[in-house]
Amino acid sequence: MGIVSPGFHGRGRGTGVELPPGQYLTEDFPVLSAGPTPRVSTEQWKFTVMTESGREYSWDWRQFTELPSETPTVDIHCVTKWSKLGTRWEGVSLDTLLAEVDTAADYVLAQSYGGYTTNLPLADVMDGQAWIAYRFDGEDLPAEHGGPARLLVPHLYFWKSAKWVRGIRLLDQDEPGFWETAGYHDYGDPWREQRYQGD
Ligand SMILES: Nc1nc2c(c(=O)[nH]1)N[C@H]1C(S)=C(S)[C@@H](COP(=O)(O)O)O[C@H]1N2
Ligand SMILES: [Mo]
Repeated sequence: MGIVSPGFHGRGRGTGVELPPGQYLTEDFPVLSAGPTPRVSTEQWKFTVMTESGREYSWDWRQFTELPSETPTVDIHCVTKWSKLGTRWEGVSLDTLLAEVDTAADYVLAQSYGGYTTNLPLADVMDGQAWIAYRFDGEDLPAEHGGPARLLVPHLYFWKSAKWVRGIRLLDQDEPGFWETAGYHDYGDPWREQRYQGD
């Protein structure tokens, strides 16, 4: 058994939990949106994977929610420095969505209803690292947190977890998204404190 020393650098206060550098713990769930909350009904909702050769694979809400889902419990880290531990989600793994997709791409650009985008290496959304989540804490995902469904990529800063996601584009070349174009880090690893370009 380790000894928990309160105030030890890099640890959440009194929890014995290690946080990424510069982060603090929060119990509530802040809402961070760059614009208005798009209201997308599940009747209108569609998720599309477009490959580098222009081939499209789409799921409507019913097809999507009939896919096998997973219930990850994960820690999330916002670049504005809050971290929330043990968040409980339900969603479809990107492994499931990409299983039948024919691609040799290296990058992903996630695209949201409302126009938000964010880029990631394809490898970072594979192998159990990313989900299209539609439930949070046992409830349907509220619109302000990205419902009907959002990308969830907990090992990167939370801006990579695109809310109101409508699809992903698979790309041969990396293409910066909304915040990455505005000077945020291309990759965004919270453990390496990659907040801004050049970090
Ligand atoms: N479509 C969209 N997705 C988004 C954002 C946004 O403004 N629009 N903000 C990002 C940022 S900076 C963060 S920290 C998280 C916030 O998610 P939350 O509002 O559920 O806490 O969503 C990310 N995904
Ligand atoms: Mo954020």
